[in-house]
Amino acid sequence: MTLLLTTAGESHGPALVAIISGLPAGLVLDRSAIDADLARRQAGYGRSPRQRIESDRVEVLAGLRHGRTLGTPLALVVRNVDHASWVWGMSPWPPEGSPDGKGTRPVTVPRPGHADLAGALKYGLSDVRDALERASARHTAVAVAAGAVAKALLARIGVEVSGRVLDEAGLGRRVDEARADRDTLGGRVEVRAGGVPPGLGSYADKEERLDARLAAAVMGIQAVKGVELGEGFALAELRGSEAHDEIFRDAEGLHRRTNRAGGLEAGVSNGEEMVVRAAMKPLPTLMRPLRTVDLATGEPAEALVERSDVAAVEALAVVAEAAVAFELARAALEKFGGDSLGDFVAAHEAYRDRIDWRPRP
Ligand code: EPS
Repeated sequence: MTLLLTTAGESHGPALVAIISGLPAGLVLDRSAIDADLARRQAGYGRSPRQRIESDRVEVLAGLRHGRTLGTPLALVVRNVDHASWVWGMSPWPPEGSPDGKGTRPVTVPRPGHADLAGALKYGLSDVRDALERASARHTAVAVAAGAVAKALLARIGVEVSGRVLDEAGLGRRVDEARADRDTLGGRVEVRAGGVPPGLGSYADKEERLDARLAAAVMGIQAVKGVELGEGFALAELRGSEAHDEIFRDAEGLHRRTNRAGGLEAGVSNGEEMVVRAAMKPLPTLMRPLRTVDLATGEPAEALVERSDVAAVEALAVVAEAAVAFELARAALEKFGGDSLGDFVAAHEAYRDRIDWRPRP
């Protein structure tokens, strides 16, 4: 069975929901580890005042008993505390009583760089809020909860995934300067996965190529405009003799001394550390708004100004980590199978015993 993630939830709606299907039975989950990742995603310099309202915590509605997965769909919920201010504006049913709180007036001034205009045109919307609520990066919260579940599974076969911000020096100062100018920032992050065995993914079809799947998983995160694997774009500048990771063997097995490929050759993991980098564009909600057109009048206007983040690159590091972890867990379950955790772990061990490969110390 394939590991699948389905999410639902609007930024200011009642809650965010994730259903993970295809998990083996018997995986022990630690609630505090999931909540710790949710807290990491909320931290970071330059986040919106929204983060002082929310204190994200995971609730489990199904698929878990006494802390162990049942092998049935796992249903996760993260509530939006801020929904209390949007009860009328984001009511799932036709709201009762007179308009009250936030989100009561239609948004007609799309922000360049956000989903607003494309969403309004695509779905024929007169209120851009119907697009922006789901397009918001708020629902990455529940994707991070799903990533924490994936990391728990990967840990059982010795795989560890971690994300960090690149070019972190001076980030605080750059955020302060951007905020003072009522502007926003992007940035770059890197996710590394250690302990990945060779042989995850396949070169057979592009749907199975792990490099393509990781790139799609990370590109699918809000505001990401570029993804690179290993030395990525820099490899284009090198000769073949400088670019590839030569193969050696000693008494303990086959190994490499370099890792320019970032742990992936031909869409298959090669046993080296996996390296995935992503570039995030500057966030599109500006306190000094860009030019746009009012969709209600057709006249020039200023784009929507709404409470927002100045930068969220530190959050992206956690979200990208979750995305990579989920895709690696999916690839590991394809390779090792097993509807119970013991079968999955045993299949991994048998494979490791079979192959002539020395993991890098
Ligand atoms: C977002 C706009 C902001 C961000 C939000 C993403 O929301 P708000 O307008 O409610 O302050 O804070 O991200 C989150 C709420 C979050 O938890 O990450 C957007 O437009 O994408």
